Amino acid sequence: MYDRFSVSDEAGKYQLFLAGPASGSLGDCMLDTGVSTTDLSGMSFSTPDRDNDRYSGGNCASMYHGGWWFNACYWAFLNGPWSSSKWNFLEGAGTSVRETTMLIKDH
Ligand SMILES: [Ca+2]
Repeated sequence: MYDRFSVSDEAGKYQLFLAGPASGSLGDCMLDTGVSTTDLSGMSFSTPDRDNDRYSGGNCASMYHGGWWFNACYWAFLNGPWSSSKWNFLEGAGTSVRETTMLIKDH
């Protein structure tokens, strides 16, 4: 869980903003992962036909078959097909994610 979440408008390419600290038992795979190329806050939304990521070798959304706030490319990707979807710390623990839900709580 992140303390703050917002997404900009279309002109801003639906840029994601997250603020922590992250809480919960799954670890932080989006905001402060410890690997700068996988932190997602500040990233614009990419789709297979809109490469807004920071990966110079291609389009992460095209490579992994789903729209997301890719950096170069991700530790968290909750929009992809089974083969691509990921929450890095779960995978590292040998556990796959069958289903995910993103929720916004109004404070
Ligand atoms: Ca790219």
